[in-house]
Amino acid sequence: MYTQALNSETVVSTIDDEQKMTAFQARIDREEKIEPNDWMPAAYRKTLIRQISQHAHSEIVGMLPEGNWVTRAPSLKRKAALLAKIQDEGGHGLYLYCAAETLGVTREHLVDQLLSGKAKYSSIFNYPTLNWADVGVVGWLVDGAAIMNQIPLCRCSYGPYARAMIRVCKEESFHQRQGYELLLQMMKGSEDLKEMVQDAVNRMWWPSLMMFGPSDGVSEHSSNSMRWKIKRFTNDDLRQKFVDATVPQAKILGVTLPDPDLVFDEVSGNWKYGEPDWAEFKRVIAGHGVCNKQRLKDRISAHENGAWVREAALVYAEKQKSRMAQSAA
Ligand code: BYC
Repeated sequence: MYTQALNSETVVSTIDDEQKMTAFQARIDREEKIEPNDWMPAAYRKTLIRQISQHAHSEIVGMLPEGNWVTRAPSLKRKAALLAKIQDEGGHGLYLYCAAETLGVTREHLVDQLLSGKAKYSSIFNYPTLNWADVGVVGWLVDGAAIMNQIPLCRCSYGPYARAMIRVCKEESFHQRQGYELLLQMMKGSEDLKEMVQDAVNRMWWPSLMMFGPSDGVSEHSSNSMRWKIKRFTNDDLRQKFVDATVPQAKILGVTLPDPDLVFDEVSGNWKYGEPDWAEFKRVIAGHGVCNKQRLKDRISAHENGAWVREAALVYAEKQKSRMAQSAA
C-alpha cells in the first residue's frame, strides 16, 4: 500500500510538472517575459544564474586590463573617456548581479564563486593589454563582440536580464566607438603607431572570436537556451555576424586581420574565416591563460581592500533604520 501511495503521488506530481512545463514553454513561445516570482523550471533558473553571474563576473574582471592604462593614457581627454568606460563596466556588473539575485541566489555566494576560482568569466580578459593600442582594440573588437552578443539578450525571455541589457548595450556602443576612434587617430600617426595598432589587432582577433563560445556542435547549453529564448542566436551565428561587421571596419582602419583563410563567399554573402584554436580556448577557460592568476589575485585584493566600504554601508543602513524607528515612535 505504502508503495502504491508513493507511486500515485509521484505520478500526480509528474503530471503537474509536465503541465507547468507546457504552460511555461507556451508563455515563452508567446514572447511573454518571465518574471522573478513566476514559476520556472529548475533548469531554466540554473542556466540563467550561470549565464548572468558569468556575465557579471566578466564585466568586473573586464575592468582590470583597461584599468592598467588609466595612469598611462596619452592625454586628459583619453584618460577621462577610459575612466568613464571602466566605471560603466563596474555599473554593468552591478545591474547583472542584481538581475542574478532576483533568481534567489545571494551576491556573497556569487562573489565567493568568482574569488575562489569556481566561476567562469569571459576568456578574453585573460589576455594582457601590452600597449596603448590594446585599449582601442578592446573597445573596437571586445566591446564590438560584446554588443553583437548582447543586443539579442535585450529580448531574452527573463525580464530582469533583458531590461538590464538595454542600458548595458547603449553604453557598450559608446565604448566600441571610443575604441575605434582612438585607433583611427593612431592610424593617422607615425609608422610606429600604426605598427602598434596592427600588433594589438594580431593578438586580439582570435581571442575576440572565442568570446562567442565554442562552436555550435559542442555548445552544451545552446539548445536549451535557444528553446527558452535566453539566447536568440547560436554561438556560430553571432560569430559570423561579428566577422561580417568587422572586416569592412578593418579595411577602413587600414589594418589586416590575421587570418589567411578570410575570404568573401559570394553565395552566402558572408566572410568565411579560419578555425579558432579551440585547444587554446579550453586552456584559458580552465584557468591556464596568460593572465588568469593575475586577474583573480587583483579581484581578491580589490575585494579585501573594499571591505571597509561594505562595513560602512551596513553601519549606515543600521543607523538609518534606527533613526526611522525612533521618528516613527
Ligand atoms: N569565456 O554551452 P556554451 C564585456 C563556457 S563582458 C569563458 O556555448 P552558453 C566587457 C560556458 O560558460 C562580455 N567561458 O555556453 C566587459 C560553458 O561553461 P559552464 C561577457 C565560456 O552559456 C568589460 C561552456 O563554455 N558577455 O563585454 O550557452 C570590458 C560551454 O559553452 C566562453 C557575456 O557573458 C568564453 N568566451 O554560451 C569590455 C554574455 N564561452 O557554464 C567588455 C552572456 C563559453 O557550463 N553570455 N564559455 O561551466 C553568453 O551569451 C553565453 O554564456 C556565451 C556561452 C555565449 C558566452
